[in-house]
Amino acid sequence: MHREVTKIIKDIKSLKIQGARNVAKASLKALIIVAKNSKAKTTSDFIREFADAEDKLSVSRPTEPMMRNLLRESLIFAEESAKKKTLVMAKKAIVSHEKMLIKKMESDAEKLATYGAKLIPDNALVLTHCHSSTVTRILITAKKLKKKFKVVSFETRPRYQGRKTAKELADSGIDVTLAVDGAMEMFMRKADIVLVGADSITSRGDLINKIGTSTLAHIAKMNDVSFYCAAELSKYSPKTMFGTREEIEERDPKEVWERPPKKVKIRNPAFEATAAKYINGFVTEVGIIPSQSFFAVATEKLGIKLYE
Ligand code: RUB
Repeated sequence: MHREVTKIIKDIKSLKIQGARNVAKASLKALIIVAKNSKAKTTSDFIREFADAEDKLSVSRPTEPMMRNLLRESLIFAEESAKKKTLVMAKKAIVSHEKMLIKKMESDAEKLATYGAKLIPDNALVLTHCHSSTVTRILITAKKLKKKFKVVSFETRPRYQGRKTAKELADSGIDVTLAVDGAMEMFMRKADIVLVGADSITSRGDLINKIGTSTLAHIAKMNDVSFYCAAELSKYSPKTMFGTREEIEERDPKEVWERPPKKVKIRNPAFEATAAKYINGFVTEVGIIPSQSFFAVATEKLGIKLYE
């Protein structure tokens, strides 16, 4: 495998590249590297190499359907191109296809940010968790629209992605405070809206996002605060259509405590499910939709056939 592809996989696993969109985008870039640098002499050898990279990227983080969906679409396109074209032409077509997918991700994110910015009430206190590039883009767009609001970003143990959110927002001139995860309830009492990202959305409209998200949603409900999730439709997880649960990534316990005493057990689940009933709506590239509609809109827009 090309060393740059190996590096991308390593960076995804280590969270140097984190967040569902960034992970998906990096995996598409990896496929471009494969197509541009392959030394395969025949289309079948090339497809084998491409499929191998697709396979290794797909499992680099287990809870990432956006990456899986886009990689699968790319492999299908590559296989079709290889059937119809010469090796040189197929590789060219694949590179253009991957670039088109990256461009579409960008334009979808832009549309989504415009819808999301409308949700932020003037003079609001917004709570967020972890680092979601989709959420930060919404907040930066709202700021550009001259909305006045403050943000509290929870630090998100054990990897502190909340710090990344806080820095990004502060760099964009947004009034932001970083707080420990345990302070969620305290800040909720004064909050107007909670906005989080998503790694995966199931057929029931449940949201899989960073551990701590469900606690935030429950506290929001208790305090009558709106809870929204910002996610492109491609975060829908098709395997949940047949009742398969989205796998929850369990990370290295050392992230929690590097040298714990011998008898202390450590658990480090990276994500958790938040039930659809706690979610006021999903902010998507086609507008703001209730959690119960996400399945219908996503399967229609993504052209996912039911019962297949
Ligand atoms: C990141 C996380 C983010 C979603 C959405 O977890 O839970 O909320 O991935 O991000 P990790 P985005 O840091 O473990 O990857 O909106 O950028 O897709």
